[in-house]
Amino acid sequence: MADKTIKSADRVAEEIIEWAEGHGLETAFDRAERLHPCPIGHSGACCKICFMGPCRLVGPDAEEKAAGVCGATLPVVSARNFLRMVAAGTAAHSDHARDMAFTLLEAATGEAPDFKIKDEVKLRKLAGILDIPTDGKTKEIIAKEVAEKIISQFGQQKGELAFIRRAPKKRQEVWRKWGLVPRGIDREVAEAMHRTNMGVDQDPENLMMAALKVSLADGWGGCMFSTDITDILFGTPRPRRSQASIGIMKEDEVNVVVHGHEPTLAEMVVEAAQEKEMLDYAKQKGAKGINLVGMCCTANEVLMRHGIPTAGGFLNQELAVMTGLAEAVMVDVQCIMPAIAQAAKKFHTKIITTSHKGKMIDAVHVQYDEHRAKEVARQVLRLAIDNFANRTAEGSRVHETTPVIAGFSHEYIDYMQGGRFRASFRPLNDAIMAGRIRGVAGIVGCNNPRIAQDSIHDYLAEEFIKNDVLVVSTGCGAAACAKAGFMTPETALEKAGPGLREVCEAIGIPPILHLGACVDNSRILTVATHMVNEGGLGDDISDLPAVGIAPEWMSEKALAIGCYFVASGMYVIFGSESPVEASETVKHIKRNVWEERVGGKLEFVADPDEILKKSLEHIDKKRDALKLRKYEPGRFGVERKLMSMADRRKLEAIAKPHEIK
Ligand code: NFS
Repeated sequence: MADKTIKSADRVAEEIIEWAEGHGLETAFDRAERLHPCPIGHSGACCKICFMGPCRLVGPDAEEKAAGVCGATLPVVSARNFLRMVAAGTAAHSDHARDMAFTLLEAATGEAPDFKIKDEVKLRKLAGILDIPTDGKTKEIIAKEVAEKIISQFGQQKGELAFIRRAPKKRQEVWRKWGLVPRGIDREVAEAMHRTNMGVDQDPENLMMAALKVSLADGWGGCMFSTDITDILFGTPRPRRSQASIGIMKEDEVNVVVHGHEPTLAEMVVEAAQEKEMLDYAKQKGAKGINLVGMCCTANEVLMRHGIPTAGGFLNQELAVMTGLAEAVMVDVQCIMPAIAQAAKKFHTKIITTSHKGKMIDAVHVQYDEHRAKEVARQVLRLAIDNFANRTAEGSRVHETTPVIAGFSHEYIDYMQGGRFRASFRPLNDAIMAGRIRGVAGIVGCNNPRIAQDSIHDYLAEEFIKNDVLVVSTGCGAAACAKAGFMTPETALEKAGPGLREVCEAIGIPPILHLGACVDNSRILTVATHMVNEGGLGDDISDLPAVGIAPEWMSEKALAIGCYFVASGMYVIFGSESPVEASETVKHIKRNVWEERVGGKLEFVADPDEILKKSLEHIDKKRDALKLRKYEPGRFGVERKLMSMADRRKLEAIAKPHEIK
């Protein structure tokens, strides 16, 4: 599988890493080699929640015998650490969602005049889910009421989070039975922080169930709110062709990298970069134009909606600076390495922070303000354009790119299976039932420099499609597949198994679907729910022949996502080591107790072949339980005929993008 001698499976990235090594420049890959993780903290056996410690719970029979100064045992410490990580991940996604909700509110009231409501159909649908009457109301009034309702969900103290009712009925019952229904997002995060404070929750099982509860506030709260509001404001994605790779930087244009997570300012930059005044200014400064390049999840947002090329995921940020071609890297929040400001000192690149929540030494700060968003975007672009003249010959110049098709919102997945009037999940369910598609795998999450970048993402994606498993992808996992060239319909012809290939050809889609940013993992929850509601694949998400995998994870946000998939009934596998490896009790809870109670479980598996084997076994086990036709490559049962490409084109001709359900 992965070549252990390389640092990245992304060929362009590997070339820049080698160039950096040759020029005495350090990257995260070098620091990961130099800094060995502390084995005690790494395995969840270090408690530093009070100042009697930190206590290290190690030694023979640590599980039973080790205790901190207060008497906390290894399972308690380990479960407490885990819950804190999930709460932090939930807080990050949800705070992003809160900003989106305030932008929607101010767009509706006219206080943020640069933002408009682009998808009114989705807005009205959301109002329906939130029990907000829409008859006779303008879209602005509906948007205001929707935004206010969503904002209230953060601080809601009692009752149930509104979107819980979007899950299959049986799933909701499971959550109610185990007391897992979140009340309000902030309440669950605050309670998790309280419970993990010194001397509060000392029961590992109770702590781990709390991790599921807070994660549900993320998946069916923060992430889902964020996805829906972003679609309403900036349009629900539909497939777009673009390019992926750091090689997308242009020699003769002003290169502006938009990096981070919240898409609001990036959207404004996309609009401002097309203004004549900006383009003239760039020309006046000697550039042929302005080249916008995405990075991390901001990249996924602007790729899905505007076809802006992606320079890749998390580990490509320093490398983008090292091309010597980036006039500016604009950042906001999350997954932004402080190292980029240090790398930028050796080049002409300006690192521009834009959020009061995320400042950085040695960066330029331009404060984002939604009330004058477009003007802030122009200010960022002007800084970048002014910097064009400072470009030197320094840098690793590689110009190889890969084509990608991204933009598979759950609405589009619905639509692509039958057009505007017959949109449904029936064809997908039928293909699974007939054994054409063996199952579905979500390959999501980060890169981690302790693993050759993209290597496991790429390996698993390729193996799954070869085995007729449809892959859905988000976050840096999606960037990995995009850079590897797996996200075009041609991939289906070349690499997919015969059944999956037939389905992809019939619909005209790649066998690996780019569903967006990490918050868009909520789209996977929605897709799974649609599949259940369509019928034939059981009556709960836990019945689906599906797995979720984060093979190169590093962020607390990834753990929150993993937990909300588990709580929603999925088998979830994370690569590399477990952050609770030290405690057998905690490992037992997340594998066995969770599975008994919610039907999903979480495992950490370092070996990619083992991940693949376990995933396929799980998919086949679920197929058996559903009494579906046994999967055999190349042998399918009878199913409904899918639409041909010609049929679908006819439908697309009459369905405008904003009309897609
Ligand atoms: Ni997700 Fe996006 Fe990437 Fe990991 Fe970071 S960019 S929110 S956390 S590293 S996938």
